[in-house]
Amino acid sequence: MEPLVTIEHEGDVALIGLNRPSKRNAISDALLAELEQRVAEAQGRARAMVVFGHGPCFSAGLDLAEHKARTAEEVFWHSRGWHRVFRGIREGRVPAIAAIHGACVGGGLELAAACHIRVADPTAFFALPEGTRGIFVGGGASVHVARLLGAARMTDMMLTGRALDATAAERAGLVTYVEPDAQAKARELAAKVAQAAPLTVLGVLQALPRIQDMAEGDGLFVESLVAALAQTGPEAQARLAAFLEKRAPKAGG
Ligand code: 1HE
Repeated sequence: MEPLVTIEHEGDVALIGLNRPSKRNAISDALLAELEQRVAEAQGRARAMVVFGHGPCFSAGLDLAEHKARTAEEVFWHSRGWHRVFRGIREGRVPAIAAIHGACVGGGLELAAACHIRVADPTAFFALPEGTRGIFVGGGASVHVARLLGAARMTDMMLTGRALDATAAERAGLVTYVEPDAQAKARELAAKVAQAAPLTVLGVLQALPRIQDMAEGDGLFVESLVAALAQTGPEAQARLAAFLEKRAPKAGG
């Protein structure tokens, strides 16, 4: 049987593909379980990962055919399961880059929001149809999409069904690249990200999001601790020496 989530390894980069194109990569329980396994595999072996959708779009979100059969208690635990799987990406060891084309809606947008960098192509569009379907977000959007877009834009999308195209999403800060070929760009970025020093990655993935939740003084204190950790390691010494000896590229190069 075809896997619901594919994985390929390209050097240090894992390519993770949602593979249910006939249902627009709608996230069923089985797909979510495979995603969790593939992500765990990538965490153990890669230094960056690209998450993309096979077929016409990134993801149509929650599998609505499965959803209609759940009790309130089941929906609660189902939502907690999504949080766990997406936390595995967001708080994992390996930076994740979402390559987005076509629909990226509902739970698909929540998956993209769990990644650390988002690249869209011009066909991409973003929506939270939960509002119009009479349900609510459950895969982390009220925290993480609201943080990316601002609660005001998320409120608008939820209440009116408004979709953002790639340009609007970039303007709103939801994606940071719009490129003709999102997957090619995401792979190029992943190859760069895979070269980042491990302690820098640790600081960006583990400390930065937590610092956003802290009071100013606590955040600055943790920043100093992470700086002390990163700047005293052998990797930093080697990279700083390379710059001073003119062996490293200049900033922005
Ligand atoms: C699906 C799903 C789905 C498509 N669950 N089966 N998400 C939504 O409300 C989005 C619902 N989907 C759509 O609005 C559209 O399908 C798309 C804009 C994403 C794509 O349109 P299109 O014209 O390319 O495809 P289609 O013809 O609408 O769908 C193709 C097939 O995929 C069709 O099945 P078929 O057997 O009739 O061929 C659709 O039924 C099926 N399909 N989307 C199940 N979502 C943790 S809480 C998260 C809460 C949410 O994510 S709510 C948002 C749910």
